Amino acid sequence: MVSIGLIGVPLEEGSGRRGCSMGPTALRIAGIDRVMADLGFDVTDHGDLRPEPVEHLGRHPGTKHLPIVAGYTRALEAATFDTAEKGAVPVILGGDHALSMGSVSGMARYAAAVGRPLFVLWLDAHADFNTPETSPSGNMHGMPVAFFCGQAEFADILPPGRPLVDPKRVYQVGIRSVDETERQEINRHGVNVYDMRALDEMGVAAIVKEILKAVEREDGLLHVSLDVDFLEPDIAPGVGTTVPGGATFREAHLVMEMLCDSGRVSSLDLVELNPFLDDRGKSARVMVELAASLFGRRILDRPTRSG
Ligand code: 4U7
Ligand code: MN
Ligand code: MN
Ligand code: MN
Repeated sequence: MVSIGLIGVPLEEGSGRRGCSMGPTALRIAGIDRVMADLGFDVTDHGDLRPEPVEHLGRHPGTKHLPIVAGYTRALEAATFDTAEKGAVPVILGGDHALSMGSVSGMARYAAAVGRPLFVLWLDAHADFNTPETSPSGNMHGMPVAFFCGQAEFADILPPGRPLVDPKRVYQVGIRSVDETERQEINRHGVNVYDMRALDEMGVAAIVKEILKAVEREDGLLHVSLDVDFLEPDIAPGVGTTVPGGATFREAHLVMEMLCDSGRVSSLDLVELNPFLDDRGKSARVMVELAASLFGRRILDRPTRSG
């Protein structure tokens, strides 16, 4: 039986407003563990991380709450690596998106240990490729991709020589709000970006097929990071950074269903849920439904794998 390890990360200090600390609880109330168990997984809930802040990291004037984010990054890097090494699929219950500094770094260490390349699918309205130098806000939930690709100047959070993710193995889908310096940096580093226009023109199925082909070509592991604001705000209002024109309910489900069929997904972040801003649990429920599709819930049995 395949195992899933749930890791709660009540981090909100990366986001510039309060509320994401309630995300893990809201996802549990919406039934994240029950849904996975009903799909036949052996689910272990590891509870919530509560790390101490890391002081003495040197000065990083462009960041807010660096000691707290650093504490979570170290703790989650270790928890994600340990979970994967024990043969379970880590599912991270966020928490704001700064937590992906830890989860993706943990999976990068795991991928290096098993000798396979790590790919990242970033489902988000934003590119999250700011650094302390470029960030217009200082909020660290806008920096995780730059961090795990090794670009950011706050790299001393994790030991030197840590495994990084090659930006050319990062695939961003749903993007519709990019800062000017981010635009330059993602181009310069060769991040693969499918913005909303690409999604409209190509359709989401063609995009996911291209991405999965790249992962399969290198026999890679695939970490999926799902930011609530990937979705159209009408269906998921419970997030601090809504941007109109997001993925629809069916587009998001199709992504998850195709990922499930591929059998490539090694780990998942469910991030940025802010229950304080939500409409009667609507966004928490949609995140759980999407996770269910990713782990095998389907409308009907299908005769063949989609290819
Ligand atoms: B999220 C922003 F300036 N780019 O850096 C920033 F627009 O995790 C937003 O994707 C970041 O929600 C959004 O502060 C981070 C801003
Ligand atoms: Mn994000
Ligand atoms: Mn976002
Ligand atoms: Mn956000």
